[in-house]
Amino acid sequence: PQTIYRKDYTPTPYLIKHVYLEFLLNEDSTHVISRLSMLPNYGSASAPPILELDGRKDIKLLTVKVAGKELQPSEYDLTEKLLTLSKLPKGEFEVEIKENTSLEGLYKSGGNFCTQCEAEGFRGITYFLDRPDVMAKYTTRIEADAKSYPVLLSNGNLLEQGSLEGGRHFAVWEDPFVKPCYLFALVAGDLAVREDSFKTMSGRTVTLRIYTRAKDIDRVAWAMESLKRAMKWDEDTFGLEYDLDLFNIVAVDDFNMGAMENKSLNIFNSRLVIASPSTSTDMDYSRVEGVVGHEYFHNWTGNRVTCRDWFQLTLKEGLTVFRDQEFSADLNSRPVKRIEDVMRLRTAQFVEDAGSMAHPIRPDSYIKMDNFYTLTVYEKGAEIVRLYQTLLGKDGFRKGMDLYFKRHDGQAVTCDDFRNAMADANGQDLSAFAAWYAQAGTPHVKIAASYNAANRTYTVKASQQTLPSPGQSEKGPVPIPVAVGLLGQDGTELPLNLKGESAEPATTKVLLLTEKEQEFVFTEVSEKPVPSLLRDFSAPVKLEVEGQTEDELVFLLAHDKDAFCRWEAGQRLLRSLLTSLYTSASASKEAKLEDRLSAAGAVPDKIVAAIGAVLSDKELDGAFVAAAISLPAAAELIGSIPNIDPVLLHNVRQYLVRELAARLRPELEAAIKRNESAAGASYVPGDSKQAAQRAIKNKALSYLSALKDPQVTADLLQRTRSATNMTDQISALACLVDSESPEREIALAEFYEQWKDDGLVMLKWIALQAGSNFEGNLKNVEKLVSHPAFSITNPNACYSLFLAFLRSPVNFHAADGSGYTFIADSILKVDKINRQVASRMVSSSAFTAWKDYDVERQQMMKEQLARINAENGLSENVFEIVSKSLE
Ligand code: HT7
Ligand code: ZN
Repeated sequence: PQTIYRKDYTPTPYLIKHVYLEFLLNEDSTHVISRLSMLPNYGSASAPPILELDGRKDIKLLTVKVAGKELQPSEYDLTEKLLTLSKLPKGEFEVEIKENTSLEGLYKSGGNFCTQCEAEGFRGITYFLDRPDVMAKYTTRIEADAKSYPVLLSNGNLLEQGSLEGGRHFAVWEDPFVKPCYLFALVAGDLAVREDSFKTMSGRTVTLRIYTRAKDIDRVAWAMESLKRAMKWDEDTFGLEYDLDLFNIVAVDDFNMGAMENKSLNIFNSRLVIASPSTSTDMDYSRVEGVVGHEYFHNWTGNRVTCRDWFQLTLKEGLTVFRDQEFSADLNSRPVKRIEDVMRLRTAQFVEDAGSMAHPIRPDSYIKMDNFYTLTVYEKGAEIVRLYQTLLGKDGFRKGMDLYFKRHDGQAVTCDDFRNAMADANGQDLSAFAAWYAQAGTPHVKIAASYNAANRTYTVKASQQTLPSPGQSEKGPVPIPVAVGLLGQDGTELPLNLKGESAEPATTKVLLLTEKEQEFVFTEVSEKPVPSLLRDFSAPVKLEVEGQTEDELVFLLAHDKDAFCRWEAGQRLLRSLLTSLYTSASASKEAKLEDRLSAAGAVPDKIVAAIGAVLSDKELDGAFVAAAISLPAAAELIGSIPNIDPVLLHNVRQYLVRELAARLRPELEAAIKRNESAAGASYVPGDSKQAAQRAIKNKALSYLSALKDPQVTADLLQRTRSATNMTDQISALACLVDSESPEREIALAEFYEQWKDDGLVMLKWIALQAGSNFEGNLKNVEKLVSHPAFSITNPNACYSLFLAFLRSPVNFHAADGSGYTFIADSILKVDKINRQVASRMVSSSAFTAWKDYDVERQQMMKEQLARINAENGLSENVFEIVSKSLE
């Protein structure tokens, strides 16, 4: 396979002014006519260079015309991947291509034709300059059978439609904005529609349409509401108005990712459009809101201003994730949204950043671009965008955004252009931030602070280090803003004066770390403070605070004004407790875990009381409480304890859950009672108070379920039956699936009977069982693969089953290696059907981080990687990840 390097970028020798596409859709093949108005972009070179159009072997080329003259096959060069034209006219000319196309770029989902062109799918539809810096205007004519495909959609405005002979019909769409071909879309099918409208800030009325299968159309109200909120938010926050009179969303069942931002014709995975209280959880509702927002926001960040080349992907994705995070934060609880985003970053992106696929947010090379739609490019990319806002303030950030659009509207640009707009709009030198785009790995920041009572100064010493990652042995410092507050002994915030800085005192100051080691001095500090560090998670780093005591963390958990730091204090307490429990459990030879741990003195009362106090604090936001009493995910500890035994870690974590449940039982029961009323009330989508009540109640129930008390188990079964919404129903079911009990079997069977006709709910049923942690569950998972509710050709079903299984430490990491064999077999099977889904299975697995595990597991994982690597006909997608993991 060929590796593509960022350093090899060269401008395109030709541009395309206008694209005319005609699709004649038939059941067995699609006839495509493409007319490209070519523009020279080679400057004053004497002879026109060759024109290389990207394609795929499945396209059956019929004819090629250049400037009206049909070429003989001897006059062009055709390989599996390229159509090369030479002896071209000087100046502008037209290329016309007729062909029969494959299903590669134009595929069928549930009987409907549909496209997915990002990143390089357009070349599967027709020969083209398939690169994002070739931006053109498109006119698209679609012709199909009127009965089977009554709806014909493409980008832009509908110019014309009508009937044709033989029961066929046509539609012509015209997109007045230039766009790269990855934003092209076509949909033809039998779809129901819901229509609404939005009045823009300049008074234009935009028609909004959501298309689904007929049986789902009554469940799109929330997606529509989210779309309108997103349109309004972008106007209010960034002054960005929608630019066409029509915005379409189409939901499809077979989609590899969440959604796609094609210009004015977003295509969505149906699980991110369809929502109803009885079938969707609170989490599903917030995902729909976030993703609808995300795709809509791309209209400006991605579509109007796009990427010069695919290495710049974070330019549009990091920025758009940042925008969707801010959108959700403004509409819901800002602190809880921030905590959720940080949890996701730590449990998944930090792991990626430490594994064999570690790459900078702007990668230097790839084999398959599809493999680089990663948490690093998206989530860490969003954190880097957030750094600008943290440093420049909201107003400064807005100025930067305004300048970015002013300079680059209609262009394909780079991450440097974005940074320069931020810098120039604010008169600042941000060149040091280039390091964040170039270096992989999570920086480790160490802070040591001391108080000098005589001088009333508080000195903060900070150092940073980023560990080597594949291909990058030497790393320099990156600019790291550390937001700091200082709390007095009574919990109040002290006014901060920073030595050498003329700004007014404030209760939070941002210290900018630019060197390997630095010192900052706060003056006029009236008492020895407790520091609140990295407020609001001001940078994507791992922070170690030297000498921070358990008492200080308990104090911060009770008093910190910064919600993130308050939550983080609890997490730090629990992380270090889990680490010490794990260490004693692995050192001791006692057979029973309970005996091993209690002998070690186990769980201090201080920590139990601190968690109990948060749980019982009625003034706190319930969603915050639910997050604050949750134990850190096991994934957060992997990598920090060398050669970890993941099953032992899981058992230790479960031990801690049981201890907390047993010792806080009265508080947990009281919290359930207090928050029960939301279950009776009718479900109001987007009502964060109700959702918070459900979150705390269900978290408390999950603690109690760990006690395996027959009364609790019976209550949970009852709850699966009487729940009035999916959040409560699935939470109760989740509490039952981790242990073998008659209630588990009854609840699963009843749930299946109730929901077997709803594919989206069945995904939840599959995921719960596949991720179950009771020993020996692999045999059930194997049975699930042949269950009628599962289909290996459906990406969602694969994610629900295989990705959920990967998250079960007990069964995926089973000591006999059976989980590893099952996943490797499944990857090989899926790779023959859908290479993008298969590569996602590898990259989500611990196989890419095998070095973190104990020696026996390392060996078994490597064996499976080698077995996958040796497979005949392995896709380049899977090959890239597997081979890098074996390096
Ligand atoms: N921009 C979209 C990316 C996407 C994609 C990439 C590769 C293969 C399939 C895909 N489907 C969608 C999604 C987004 O970030 O908005
Ligand atoms: Zn995106």
